[in-house]
Amino acid sequence: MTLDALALDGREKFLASLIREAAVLALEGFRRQSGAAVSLKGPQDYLTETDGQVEDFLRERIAQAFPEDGFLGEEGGGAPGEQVWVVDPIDGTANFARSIPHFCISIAFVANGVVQLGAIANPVLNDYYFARAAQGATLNGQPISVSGVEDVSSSSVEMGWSNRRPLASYVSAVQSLFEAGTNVRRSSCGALGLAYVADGRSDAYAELHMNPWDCLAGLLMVKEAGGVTGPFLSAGGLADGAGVLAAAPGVAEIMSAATGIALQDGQDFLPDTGLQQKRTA
Ligand code: LIP
Repeated sequence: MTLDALALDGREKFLASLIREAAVLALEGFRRQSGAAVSLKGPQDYLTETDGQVEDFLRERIAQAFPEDGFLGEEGGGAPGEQVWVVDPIDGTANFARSIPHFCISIAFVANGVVQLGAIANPVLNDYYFARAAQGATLNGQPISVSGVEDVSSSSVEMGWSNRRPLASYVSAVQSLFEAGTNVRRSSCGALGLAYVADGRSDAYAELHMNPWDCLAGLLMVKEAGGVTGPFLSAGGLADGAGVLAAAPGVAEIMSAATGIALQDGQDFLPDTGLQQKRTA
């Protein structure tokens, strides 16, 4: 099934108001969070009541508005199909759970083999990022672009950590980046880390494995803001997750060399494999 521009316009408008409503819910949850019980889904993998509330809200609203579309959420799962909303209700849950105000909601819409729409909301700062394929990226309605960094010694990048890959490869990538002369940070919210590359606050973001809900919206944003990204959809990331690289052009080669993640040549397309049968845990 191919989606036309009109159908995409409708979803873009819907997404803009949907993420604002979800941000209100997330912020209310954050204010209640202090001292609330937090559970772990696995080692260093937090779950709060708000993750479930926001995801249920998004799942219901999307199903009402576009019953023909699929849904894939971090908490409730779903099918990673060819026309699908991919949702992280709270990215940066470990921060959220400890009352650190660095978290966001991330929503992407995939159709016609590519990521068509991306939205990221930081409810604490009231920051709303949007991107549409081939139409640019904005922050609070203003166009954004990646940094023009040229000198590595003044660059600052983020290296996200995933326990789905060996610690030694993370440590080695961080070491290579420091040796190359950049500052390396880790803020525990991958989607915002990518949004910060798109608006030039950060020069690059990489992580050796990310799930699609954490990164699809941000990858589109970086690309639309003039950045360089690695392959994600074409690497099977919608079904199984994959390594993520997103950078201002001036530090893209250094990021790629340190992480071993290739730079994408051309557009990042969904591979033609039986995605509907698979589910990312
Ligand atoms: C997490 C990210 C974190 C990243 C992890 C994980 P969650 O998502 O925010 O920055 O390093 O791979 O995906 O659990 O907070 O939604």
